[in-house]
Amino acid sequence: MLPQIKTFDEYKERYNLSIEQPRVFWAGIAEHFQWTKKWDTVLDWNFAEPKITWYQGAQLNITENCLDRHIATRENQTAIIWEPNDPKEQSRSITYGQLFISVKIFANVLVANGVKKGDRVCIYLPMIPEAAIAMLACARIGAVHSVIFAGFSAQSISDRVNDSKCKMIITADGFYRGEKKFDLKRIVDDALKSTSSIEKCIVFNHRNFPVNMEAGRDIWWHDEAAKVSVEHIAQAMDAEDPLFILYTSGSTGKPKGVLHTTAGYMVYAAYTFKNVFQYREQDIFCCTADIGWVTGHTYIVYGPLLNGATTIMFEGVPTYPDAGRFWDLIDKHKVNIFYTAPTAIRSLQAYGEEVFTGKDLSSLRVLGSVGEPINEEAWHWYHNNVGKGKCPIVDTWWQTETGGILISPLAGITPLKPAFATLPLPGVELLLVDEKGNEIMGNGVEGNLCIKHPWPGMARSVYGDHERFRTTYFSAYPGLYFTGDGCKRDEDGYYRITGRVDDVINVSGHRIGTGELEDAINMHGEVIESAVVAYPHDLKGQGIYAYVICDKHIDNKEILYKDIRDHVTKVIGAFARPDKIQIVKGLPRTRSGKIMRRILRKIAEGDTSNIGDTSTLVDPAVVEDIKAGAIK
Ligand code: 6R9
Repeated sequence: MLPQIKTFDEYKERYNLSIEQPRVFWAGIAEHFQWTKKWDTVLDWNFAEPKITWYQGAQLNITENCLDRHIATRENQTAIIWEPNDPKEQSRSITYGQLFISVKIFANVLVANGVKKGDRVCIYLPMIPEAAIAMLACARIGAVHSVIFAGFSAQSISDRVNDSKCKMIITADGFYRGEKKFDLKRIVDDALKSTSSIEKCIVFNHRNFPVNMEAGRDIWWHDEAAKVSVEHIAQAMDAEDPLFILYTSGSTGKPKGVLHTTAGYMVYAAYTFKNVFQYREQDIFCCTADIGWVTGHTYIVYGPLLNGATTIMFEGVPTYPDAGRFWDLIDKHKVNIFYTAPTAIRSLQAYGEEVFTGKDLSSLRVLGSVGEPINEEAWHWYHNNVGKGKCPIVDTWWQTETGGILISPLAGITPLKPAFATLPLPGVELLLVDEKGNEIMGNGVEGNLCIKHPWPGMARSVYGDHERFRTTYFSAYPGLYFTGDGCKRDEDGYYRITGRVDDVINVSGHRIGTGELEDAINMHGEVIESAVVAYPHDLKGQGIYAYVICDKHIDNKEILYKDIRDHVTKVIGAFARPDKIQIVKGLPRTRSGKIMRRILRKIAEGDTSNIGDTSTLVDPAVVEDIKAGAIK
């Protein structure tokens, strides 16, 4: 059993050991896994190339650690509880024994359809157990999964498939999220018109929606599963063999394929799950993220299964059929640990307290928050109404690139402070730097958050572009990993993340690069230039404000705005639709797009100095409007 910190003193003692002797510390944790072959070197690294290897020389398969080793003791224990979108539909319970068989079968399906170790496989599925089965089956044969959130558009899929040259895509006919219908297979058909690497498309029949099946390319999950054996021996992987790619937005260019490898990710996912949430045997764990984001990877699939836990996959939304859905779910499945996002909490807050009537939440012991800063008001609401004042809230700060949680209280152990992610986990050496890269010492300070030393779960590269990995994370402050976040350290040495300091907007916990969004908007026929900035949004944390320049007079702005939003939905996905759009008139056409964006951002930030006389540059009404609506 993995070690679990039990007291605050023990946390301090373990933390100190992890910083003074990281190799001793992480070798000790790694002892608790099943290895085909043990490592020769615990850690080898430099942040200049950067090159980071953990457990070099070791061989293992992560699914043996998630499944095979549990079978002797947990064959009949539930591994996954599936809660459907429609509460009238039956939920599903899948035992470790059943999950093990399903993964072995699907691993054989992948092999029978030409997937080999190292091949990339795209997964575009709803929140159904088959999504976890597909991920695990890939890991079992050594294929690299690239999961794409089922809210992304056809173009986003083809961009990602082309970038990592996926050989196969796994999808479903479609699904409902709330009342909204998603025709996944139709979207995939569209995406595959502009890809050339996909040889096979496996379709899981989830809702019996009519679909088009292209002969020679498209095959049904159930047909293939019926043809293969139920036996499968896991492929032994090298510690640093790739496990998955997950695309995420940055401040420049197209989304990048963040690459995670096998052994370090496994050790870190399992250790943080057990310690942050203070997981106990038999706990029912519920994380409401989607498997299309890193939170779903680490804390719905890998972290819980590595610990032999019971994990819930919820297909729906918090407000369907009504705003009591989360609380019904907790009551129905007797959830002990509940992990969600501030956006969801804020949106439910608006419905008042009546939605709790008659719902028994007494099974809850630990609450969690992730994805964006949680404001104090939402923190207290969550603490009082959901946790009834008794459950610690773990405000967990981390990123796609970090693989697992880096800053968080340990539930019930670390003294809490509302809206603070509190303290670093063992192995995580933080520092704050000023613009010049000088370390800011002491407490009661604020700066850019960096990390000094590698931790096992960190990303190793950007798929196909190691130089981009270096420039994005290791070049702003040489020798350090730069997170892109601003952060305060208070008088007690507690950390509070203040938000992104780069051009990334965090909308409901989803990262959207302003450059990427501007490129998408500029592709619209009526738009010649655009600039996107964030503004504070009551529910989403940040909203998207798009300023556009058109080259002709627009009679009906509302029609154009809707059209731009629909266009963004098509290019990126519905979650990236601008909340507000404003046509900007009066900017001289000679200015380049880049300069114009800078001017618009400055005005949006309320800074009209150094851009000349704004009244001659921009319609003064627009300046006022921008100032009123937007922030940094
Ligand atoms: C796990 C995840 C990462 C960005 C990160 C930061 C923000 C995440 C947070 C938080 C404040 C927290 N973020 N957790 N900000 N408090 N507890 O969300 O990964 O989608 O890559 O986003 O999200 O800005 O840099 P990802």
